[in-house]
Amino acid sequence: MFEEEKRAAAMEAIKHVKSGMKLGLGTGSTTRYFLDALGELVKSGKITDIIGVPTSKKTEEIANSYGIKTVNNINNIDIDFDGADEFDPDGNLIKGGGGALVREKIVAYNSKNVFIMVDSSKFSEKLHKFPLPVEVIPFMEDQTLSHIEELGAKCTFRDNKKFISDNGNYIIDCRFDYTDTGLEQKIKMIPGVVEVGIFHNITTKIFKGNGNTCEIIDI
Ligand code: DER
Repeated sequence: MFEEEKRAAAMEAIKHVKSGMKLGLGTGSTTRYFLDALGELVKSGKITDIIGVPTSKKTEEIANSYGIKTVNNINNIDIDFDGADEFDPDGNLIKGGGGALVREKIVAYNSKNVFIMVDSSKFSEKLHKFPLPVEVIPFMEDQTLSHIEELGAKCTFRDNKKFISDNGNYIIDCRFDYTDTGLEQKIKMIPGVVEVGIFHNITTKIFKGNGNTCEIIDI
């Protein structure tokens, strides 16, 4: 339903890519439009000497299929291109619907610019729609889940523990009434938690699809 908006957002964002850039390559269906467009530009030779840092094995596979060079350890990433599951007016994000939040947050944190591509359904005045993904070590995980619930959430293991992240961990989806950004540190304090899908003070630009056009929101 929102495919046209996802595509419009990706096509606007890709205008910022220049030859020789180091790019963060996000995960998810919106970023897939970006990856396919980038791949065609690289294949055609219009864009050269790109180095990509993929945030998931799936993204790495897609990038490599177009001949985009990928690495997993590099400094000074110029721009990180990724999606989000929900965003608010301050550019705070809920991410992790694709299960890639750990590598997505590391790449975003180490990028000079973070460009987020979304369709219009992802906007909320206050983050509350999308259950907060939390990645946890597969050890005493039921206790870790209970400690998160003590903060006021209803939690479930993604796909009943059948979903395993690229890092070999479980994902817990946590339903809070409102996902206040202050929750990030409270959850991260719990032993066993690897990462929390709140991205606070990281976004620099949001490309929000609007029908077949794109609104650019500077954060
Ligand atoms: O996991 C994530 O944060 C991804 O970016 C993803 O969930 C974004 O959603 P999309 O598939 O609608 O682009």
